[in-house]
Amino acid sequence: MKDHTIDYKLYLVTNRYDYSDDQFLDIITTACKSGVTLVQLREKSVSSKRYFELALAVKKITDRFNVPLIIDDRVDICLAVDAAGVHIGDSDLPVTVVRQMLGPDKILGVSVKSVERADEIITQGADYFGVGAIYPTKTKVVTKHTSIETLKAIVSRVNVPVNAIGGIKEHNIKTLQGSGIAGICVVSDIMQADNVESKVKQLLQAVEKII
Ligand code: TZP
Ligand code: MG
Repeated sequence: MKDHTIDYKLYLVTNRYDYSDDQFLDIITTACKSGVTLVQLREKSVSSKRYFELALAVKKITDRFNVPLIIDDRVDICLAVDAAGVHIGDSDLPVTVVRQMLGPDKILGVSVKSVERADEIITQGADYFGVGAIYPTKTKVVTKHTSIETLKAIVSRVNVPVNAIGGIKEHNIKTLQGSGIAGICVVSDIMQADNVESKVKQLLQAVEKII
């Protein structure tokens, strides 16, 4: 059954950088222990076997801390490990198709970069939108800049939670005040933090002040 109590406040989106699997899983463990509310395993160009194995390993951790796990791009991997849901973007399968494949009970997140796109897909079964990149990012991603004005316009038009993504760091969270977001998605500020525990706690404090 779909968990309707998903907390979008601090959504960790992973990146493996040059970490070993143990280092990568340790970061996710610490992040979950320290308070991230949602985790997305985001893998590009790995084999299905490898994606599946990583997803199983990450799910073991997220389950321990009762944090829902979302899988980037891949419905099959989500179903194979019984993750909470899938996140898709413009180059993935259509929203309606993914919703049909997932059934009603899994979470479906969609990347949205414009009001027009939000309007187009709003009735197609997404549970939340990720909007950005709000700020420049060094994380490898095909994206474009989305202004805070566009973010606000999207929030005001849709009735699903909206998260900001892209270059979101402790120091710029306050610029999102009043935008109406449900939370923030963070990759590098957590995955590359010197101290993941204190980073997560500080991000949580900062985001709690503005939502
Ligand atoms: N989608 C839009 S920006 C982005 C994604 C996956 C990357 C965000 O990474 P960071 O390190 O938090 O800027
Ligand atoms: Mg994608």
